[in-house]
Amino acid sequence: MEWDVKQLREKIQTTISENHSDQNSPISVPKVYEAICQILMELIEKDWSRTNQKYDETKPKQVFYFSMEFLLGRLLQSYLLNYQLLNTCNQAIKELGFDPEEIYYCEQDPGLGNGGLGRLAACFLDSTASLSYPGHGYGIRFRYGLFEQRIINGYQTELPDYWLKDRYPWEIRRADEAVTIQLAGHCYLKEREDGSLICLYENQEKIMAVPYDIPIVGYDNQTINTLRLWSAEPIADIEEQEEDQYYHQLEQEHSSWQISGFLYPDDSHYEGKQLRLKQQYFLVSASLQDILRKYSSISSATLPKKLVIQINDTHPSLAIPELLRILLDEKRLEWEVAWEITRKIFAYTNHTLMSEALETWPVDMFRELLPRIYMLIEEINERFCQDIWLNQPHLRQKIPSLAIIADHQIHMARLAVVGSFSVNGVAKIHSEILKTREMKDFYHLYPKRFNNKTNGISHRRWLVMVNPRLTHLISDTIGTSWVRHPRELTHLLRYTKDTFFLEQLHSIKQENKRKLAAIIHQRTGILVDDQSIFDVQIKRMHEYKRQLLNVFHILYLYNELKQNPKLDITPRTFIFAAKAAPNYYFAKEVIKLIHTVASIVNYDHTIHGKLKVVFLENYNVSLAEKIIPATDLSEQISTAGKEASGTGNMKMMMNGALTIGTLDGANIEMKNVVQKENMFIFGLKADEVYHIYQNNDYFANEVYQNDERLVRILHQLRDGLFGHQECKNIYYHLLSTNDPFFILKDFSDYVETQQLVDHSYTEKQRWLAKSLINIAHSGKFSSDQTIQEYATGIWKLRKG
Ligand code: 26W
Repeated sequence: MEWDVKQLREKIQTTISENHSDQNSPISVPKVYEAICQILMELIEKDWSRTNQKYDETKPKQVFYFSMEFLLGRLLQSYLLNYQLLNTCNQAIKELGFDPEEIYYCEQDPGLGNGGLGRLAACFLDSTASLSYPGHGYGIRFRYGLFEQRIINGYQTELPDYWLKDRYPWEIRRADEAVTIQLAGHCYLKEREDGSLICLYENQEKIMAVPYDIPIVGYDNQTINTLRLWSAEPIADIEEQEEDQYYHQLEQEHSSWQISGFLYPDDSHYEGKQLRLKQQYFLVSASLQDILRKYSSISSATLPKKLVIQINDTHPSLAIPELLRILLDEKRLEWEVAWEITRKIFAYTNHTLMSEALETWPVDMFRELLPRIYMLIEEINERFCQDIWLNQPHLRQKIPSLAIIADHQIHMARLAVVGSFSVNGVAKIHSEILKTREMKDFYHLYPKRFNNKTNGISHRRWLVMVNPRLTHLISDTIGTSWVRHPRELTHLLRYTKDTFFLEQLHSIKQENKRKLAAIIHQRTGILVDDQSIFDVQIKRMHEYKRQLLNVFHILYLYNELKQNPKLDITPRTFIFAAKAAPNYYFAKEVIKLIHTVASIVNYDHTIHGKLKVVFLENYNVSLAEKIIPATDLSEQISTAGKEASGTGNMKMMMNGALTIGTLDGANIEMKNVVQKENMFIFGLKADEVYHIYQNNDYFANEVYQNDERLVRILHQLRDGLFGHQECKNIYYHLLSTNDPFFILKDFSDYVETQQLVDHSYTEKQRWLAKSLINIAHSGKFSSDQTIQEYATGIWKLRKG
């Protein structure tokens, strides 16, 4: 956009005076924010309709990304960046006498996701638009996003996240494009005159799905794609209701609003709640109606040439039987034809290896809510099992573990594999484990369907936007073309011995650390030393992610220091941020434990401030943006074989952090590019973990009894850590479950590797060179790369 600072500043000023008739009232932060949003939205709307018009005219093949979660983060700054207006706008805001950050923070951060899966969806939209691909997201406009976390006395409490309390400036309600969703009731098949069957429904619950569109602005390419989020509303009933219908009507209204009421706060854990099933059906039914309306002029048979639907985990996998239903019941196609079309349209991404996260629905609940969809799944299942019986006799005895309906449950991952043409994992190891273990038999049935697409992150948001000084240093050094082609970051490898460059890298990190230290002080009252190692673990709280291992390391260091206050260790600040699912009791206890340890360590003067422990509450995208640029050490310490990919690992690497991690998820691919001497790898490997599970030969008790450091820590917990009785549970839980995530087993290796970190950090030049090598190779993990691979490997899209 061709605005200079002066022009933009004047535009902001005139917009404010047009908006506020009272010329005497002073210009304020909210007024400036409102004006900038308005100016930008006007700009966007023009390009948006141009993009849509182009798609209408040229009719390219398009991708639709179905996801229950889109964790967008604040959008204003990233819109400005993609319009190449960020610096201009910052300057204009300053000239008006304000701090840009204050203005940008007026925006609510919509928390419409739990964690990695939701944030990935947001990065994918950014990259799809930035690469000029025709692709759009479909999701739900939850009125309440992921809960707001408050820590009270060390315990997590949850508050509702009503992110819509002020007008959200980036959405446009399109009431004229609302569709009707039908649920429950009864259905039966009736024969028509021509002998074909028709499905008739009675007493169905009807809900209106109203779309709200959010523009997805591509980077400097005039491409604006769409994220369409559905809001559930009661159907406006014009006819007067009979009095006895009144309460029924109220009840229906209430249940309609509920559907897009709140996002389930579960991550990597499945709960078979009826409302969630309703949400899933609501999303796919509305989105498919919308898509088919757009493609109403082409024949059903050509649909797979014109569109592809990527389903983000199994949550939107009901789209498969729903599309089949439409093709059969409404378009009146034959089963074989309808099934063939359906299968050519869907591609499924798996995001988890945690068996407790795999969705299965109880048949009874499912049939009551979605009677027709149930019939169709039965038929899909019948045909699938029959096919195995007839054509794959060697797999006959495997049918119970392959069948879509088994043990009175509907297995959604199996439905997703059977009903799609592509199944992908999100990192090499993850995709391998799917093929060789979790979905082994399916892989034998459909070897060509399985593929890998390693995750990525938007380098525009996670480097250019959040770390402007590093961005300048890079651009001053290798030019700016890396912003479009992030692989060119490898040109930085020439500077690993350039002390002047490394000094600047250091000074940027220090400044980011000072800024974070100020935030920490402001929010928690804790003073941290910006010369200390900022050791960071930020992610959902989960046993497999092993925040507890990190805590054990802190307790170990503390015990050492207590024994020998003169011990020469590099000062460290341990920074945590994590939300626990509200009903995940153990995860909440670990949050409490971190606070307990902090309360002991931070105020013990005998250790001379060498250790500090900080827990920042309410982890979300905006907080991540503050922590990541200030991180020295990135903790990626999941039990090997459990973390599908991880994406926080990539964000921190891109900002120059070194990683301490297990050979899990994308850590492995990070190690392959940076080489092992530029990372700190420790712990069991995935095949060792599987081996132990198989042989049942792990005895947690033995491991800890033989390690006096662990004896000490565990007994401290057992005895109620320095008077904190609530810590006892952690001791009992860990030992009574035989430490299923191998915290005790990996402890020793972890501590030794942390000693290496400690030493490396003191060798400043070498540390900085390693940091630079990490940044230089991080382009491989740009979501531009990932989307390029989806577009050519799965979607078969051409750039618009
Ligand atoms: C139904 C309950 C539920 C909700 C969310 C089950 C499972 C999930 C997600 C699949 C959990 C998730 O976010 N998985 C993460 O996906 C990221 C993006 O691919 C990966 O980087 C993480 O490793 C993976 O844990």
